[in-house]
Amino acid sequence: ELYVQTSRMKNIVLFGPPGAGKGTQAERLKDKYGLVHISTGDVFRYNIKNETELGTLAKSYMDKGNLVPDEVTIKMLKAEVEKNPEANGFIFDGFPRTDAQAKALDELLQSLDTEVSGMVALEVQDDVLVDRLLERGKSSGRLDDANEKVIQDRIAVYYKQTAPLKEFYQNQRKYYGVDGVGSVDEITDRLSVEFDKL
Ligand code: B4P
Repeated sequence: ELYVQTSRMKNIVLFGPPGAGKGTQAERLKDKYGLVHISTGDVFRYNIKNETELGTLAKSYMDKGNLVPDEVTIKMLKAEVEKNPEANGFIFDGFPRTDAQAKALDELLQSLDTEVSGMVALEVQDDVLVDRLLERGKSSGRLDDANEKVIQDRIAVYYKQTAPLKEFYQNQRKYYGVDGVGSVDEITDRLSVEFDKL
């Protein structure tokens, strides 16, 4: 039987709680695998810095540790993907974070004749997350890293709205969990094992 490959693209959802190291690792893996890195958090922060309408809206949610509304986030993500028509694939960092976003991503990739290759998740326990984010908060100027209450709220939002996506991808046999505690190099190696398979 002839096997028809639907797409040559590799589209990886890099998943994990706030502070798990998604941004840190995506920056390293994008060059190694020749993928376009889209961080929804970075795009929002860029818009905040440049005082755009999107930035003003996003800031009001982010500073409190809440998610930016799906409608806004999905529209922004689509625009970022469309900026890269020649991409060999994407690392989605910080997206999807809700059911609606996961469905929108499937539809978007389908329209490009491709799909999510896999969700690779950084697994890190809460006390380590809090320590890392408080540490970053000393120098990042990020209001959402500045106090423990907001950090705890972000982690709570993660468990309520985002963590259930694990099951969404597990049901499609697309979930790959990786231990996210260790040195940055060690974790890049662990993630690479999974990226190589996809
Ligand atoms: P994000 O920008 O996605 O931020 P994050 O979850 O805090 O970070 P990440 O996991 O990337 O951690 P990092 O590598 O930086 O989101 C911020 C906000 O934007 C959200 O709260 C929300 O409001 C909004 N938003 C974004 N996407 C959205 C969406 N799809 N829908 C709705 N709203 C959305 O690492 C953290 C720290 O740990 C760094 O200081 C790093 O140096 C350190 N670190 C990393 N790896 C380490 C290691 N191995 N050992 C020790 N420290 C390490």
